[in-house]
Amino acid sequence: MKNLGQTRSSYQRTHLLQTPDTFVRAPLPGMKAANAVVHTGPALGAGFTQYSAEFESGGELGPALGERFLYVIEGAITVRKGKKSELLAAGDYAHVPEGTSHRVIASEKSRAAVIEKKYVPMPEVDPGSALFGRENAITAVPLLGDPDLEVRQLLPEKAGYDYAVNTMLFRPGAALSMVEIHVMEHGLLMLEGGGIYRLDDNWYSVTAGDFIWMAPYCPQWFAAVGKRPAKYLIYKDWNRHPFSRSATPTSRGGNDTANRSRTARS
Ligand code: UGY
Ligand code: MN
Repeated sequence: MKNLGQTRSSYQRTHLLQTPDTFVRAPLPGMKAANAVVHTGPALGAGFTQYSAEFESGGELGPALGERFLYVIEGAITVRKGKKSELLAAGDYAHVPEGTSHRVIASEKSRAAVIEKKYVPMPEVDPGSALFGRENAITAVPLLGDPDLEVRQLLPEKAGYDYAVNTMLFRPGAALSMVEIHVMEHGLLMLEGGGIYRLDDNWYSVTAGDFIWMAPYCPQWFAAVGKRPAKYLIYKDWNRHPFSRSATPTSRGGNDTANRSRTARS
């Protein structure tokens, strides 16, 4: 028996802290030689789905429900789209627009963060095209002028992309300069180091491997603790008017009450 019923994980109305000791693995439809740890999705009231995909060599994802973002944490993963294929290593990422036929195949034992959501169309705006990138190639921008807090924005800030995924690196002792409260929700995966995360009226110790979901308006603040930097990958809905609430993968696309979650934004 491990931990005698104790865990740092915590499930609250406005947030979830999910630590690796509580992860449950199961394949999603279409996955081959791979498992998913589903961190958040419509079941939590989220407007997006985020899971960790753990692949054996040759393992493969199933089809995406909506647009898909993939960030490789370890290993080597190929994204095949038509005749083109792109090999992604740790720190590389891809955006695949909704409805784009593609395959995601690991060429060795690998792990990736996967985000999927229904694209929220906007009049006169074409959906952003497929994109492959390398986190290292993105210029870091200091958050609100703090040189100890580096933000790398992985997707272009164009209206065709209705979400943002950034990495945020906090040097030891660096902290968000304010408690944020905002309409966007977050999916956050701790990649390195650790610290203290304030979520709503709770303060949690967090470390690499932890996942956090924050509902819209969840008060949030982080400070890095320890002698090495803390880094996380963070998703937020972006570039859309608050009225255009994204449909969840399980919804039928409407704003009907049955599909309205307790954390709905509209
Ligand atoms: O982009 C953000 O909202 C980010 N600063 N939030 C966070 O780190 N919790
Ligand atoms: Mn935030």
